Amino acid sequence: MKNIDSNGHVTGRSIYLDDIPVQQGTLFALPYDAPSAHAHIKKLDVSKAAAVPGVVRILTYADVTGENQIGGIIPDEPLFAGKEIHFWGMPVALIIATSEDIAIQARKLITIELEELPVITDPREARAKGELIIPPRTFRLGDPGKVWTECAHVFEGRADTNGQEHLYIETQGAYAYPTEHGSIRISSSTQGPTAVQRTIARVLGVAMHKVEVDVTRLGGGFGGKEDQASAWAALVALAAYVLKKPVKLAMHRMDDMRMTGKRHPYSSDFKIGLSKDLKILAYEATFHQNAGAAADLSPAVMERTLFHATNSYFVPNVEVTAYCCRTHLPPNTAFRGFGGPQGMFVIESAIAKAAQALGVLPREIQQRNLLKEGSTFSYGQIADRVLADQAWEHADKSFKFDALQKEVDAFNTKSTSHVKGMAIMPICFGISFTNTPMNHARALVHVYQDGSVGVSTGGVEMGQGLNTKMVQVAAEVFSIDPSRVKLESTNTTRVANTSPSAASATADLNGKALEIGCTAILERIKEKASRMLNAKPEAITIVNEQVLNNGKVTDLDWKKLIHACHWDRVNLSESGHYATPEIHFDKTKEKGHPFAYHVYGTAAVLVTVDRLRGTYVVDAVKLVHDFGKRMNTAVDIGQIEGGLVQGLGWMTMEEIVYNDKGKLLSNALSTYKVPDIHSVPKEITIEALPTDGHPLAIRRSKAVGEPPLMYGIGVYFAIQNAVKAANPNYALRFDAPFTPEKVLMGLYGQMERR
Ligand code: MTE
Ligand code: LUZ
Ligand code: MOS
Repeated sequence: MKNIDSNGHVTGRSIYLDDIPVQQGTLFALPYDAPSAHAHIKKLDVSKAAAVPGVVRILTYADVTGENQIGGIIPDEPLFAGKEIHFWGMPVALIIATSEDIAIQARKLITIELEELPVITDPREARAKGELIIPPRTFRLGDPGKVWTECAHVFEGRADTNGQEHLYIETQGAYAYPTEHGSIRISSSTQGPTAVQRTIARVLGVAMHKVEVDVTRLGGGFGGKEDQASAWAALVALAAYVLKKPVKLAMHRMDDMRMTGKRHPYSSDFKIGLSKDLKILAYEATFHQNAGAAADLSPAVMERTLFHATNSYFVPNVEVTAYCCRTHLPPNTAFRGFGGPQGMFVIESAIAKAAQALGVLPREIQQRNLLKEGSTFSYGQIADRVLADQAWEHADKSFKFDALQKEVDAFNTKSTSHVKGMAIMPICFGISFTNTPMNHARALVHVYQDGSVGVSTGGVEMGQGLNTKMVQVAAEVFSIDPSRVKLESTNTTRVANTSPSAASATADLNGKALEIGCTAILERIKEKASRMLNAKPEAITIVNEQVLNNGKVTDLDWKKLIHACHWDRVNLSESGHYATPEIHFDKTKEKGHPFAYHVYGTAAVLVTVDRLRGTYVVDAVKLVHDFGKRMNTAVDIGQIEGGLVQGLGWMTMEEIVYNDKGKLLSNALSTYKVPDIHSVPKEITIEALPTDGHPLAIRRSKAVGEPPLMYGIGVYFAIQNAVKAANPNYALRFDAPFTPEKVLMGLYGQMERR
């Protein structure tokens, strides 16, 4: 089935926040943000701005009718700066004007007097100064301390990854209007409608039932709108509530880049111990997570780093510790992979370092240590239905790693202008919110009397194809044509108390709830059919809109049956609720079974580096992925391609730069390079691992949103292997992104020192 949105997207008919027709009298909001990363506010003067004709009001923290607080996990994040500024880009005031242009003009007239305070941008410095958002956490298995002496080889090192700008095509935004009885209705570009509802209720000082949040779709979220859509929605809602007028904000790109948090940069230390036959006996790592100025989702992201610290390997002795370091950057937040990629980069670095020193290919170490059925993860979950070896072996058989390596080596002996590199990247990613209580969802199904179906779930469509999968679920359960099913917008009054659409689990959680809802209706209408046909309810089936009795066609079809049900007062609506079974986690012991299942895969990455320029192209990424029993091939392939390219962008070219005062320098698309069509691998081959899927996955089709991003990590190591081949004196560095500048230094820098 095609993505139900593809037509609308390519013809420009799909509705995003900024496409919602504005109501008469709508005002436009614009945040005025802090021009410093850490300071006391001595004086804020908005008088000149307020005097501009068309400026209706300028709101500050003093105007908040409820609590000036938006922190989700920890209440440490003011909506508006009060007396103190914590990051460059922190909202200080909100200008509300009759037009956007007027608000932009007025913003230039606001002045602020500051007493500057010391700025920390580096997580290690924050740790040294005791600036931790939560106490450090450690996951432990066995005891590395006891086995270092038994290891034939021990290597230590440091590995850093930079942040990543979400660069959703649709920027943050919200549009609120007051309704009766002091209520607010708001459209928000959010992955978390309930988070927006809860935050607005808190900021306004009203009950959640006064706030209705509606989401049609997002032009991308990638984690950036899991938590961080709430601030903008709360600002706009406050303005609408105070002024009793519709108020809209659609952020400008540079404002969005400056004011919002990004993927967490990490700076980490590792120590790895191997036996003579290359078994990893022990692994230690210390992760310094650059959380930014407030907790946001950092504690949860940090937790997933620990969960994925050993990627797809079994290591019998593990001790990994993570620090959630408070700096004066905008609070960093969820980004596809949610801390997992940062953890996986470090162990891949450790393996690369060991391989280099031992004169073996990294893949010899990788393959020898893949997870086995029954292996224990450091967090206590026993690996079952493990596909690490299968994915690796399938990829090796299809793509012939040895032959690929030989081609690379042969090329490198011949070419004087270019050099090739290859790397293998296996992945293992856990599916479920690591915070067990978040793993539930609801769906609301209406079968209308004409046989058409309306479906609401708590899931948000952000380009990942969720709505298409939800249509498929309803159509498959009822056995009706998908054209009969309409996906409604995501709305907190139809489906309440939702977890954000995140953790790649949206289709699983909401799809299972939807299945439950549809199945309940199906049982009732089959019962009615059995009465109409004088048959047993068990004998009734519906196949392709035909009612069958004992497998035999009757003259009853879907439309006739539904019509009859309605006039016989059968309830044609249902709300389904699903909570993932089996999962649990005990944070006091750091042990449990947090994931419903894991997703596996293996990618072979081939690159060509220009020896003179340091530029590179990704020649091919050939991968075998564990889709389970795939329910929508086109959607899932799209997720693999998008995730892969987003991952390689993070690893190679996307370089976020703050100066030491905490000001974002890579603040526009002229200074922040994201993958374009030329950066896309020249060849992407995707093979599905043949399996019968997992029962906890929707229709046995495994979650696919985040895992493929981590194939992109392989590109870093493929480039590194090319640089190694060109420059025998190159000392490995693990410092992503591997920009062409760094590649050039790697090709020649260390040679000069000889
Ligand atoms: N794909 C598109 N096109 N746009 C997005 O914003 N977000 C990613 C992934 N794929 C995203 C995307 C992230 S971060 C997650 S968690 C999942 O989709 C969320 O959707 P799912 O749970 O339905 O996989
Ligand atoms: N969000 C969250 C996530 O709150 N918990 C998670 O475990 C998670 N994992 C991936 C992406 N978002
Ligand atoms: Mo995705 S980082 O869970 O929004």
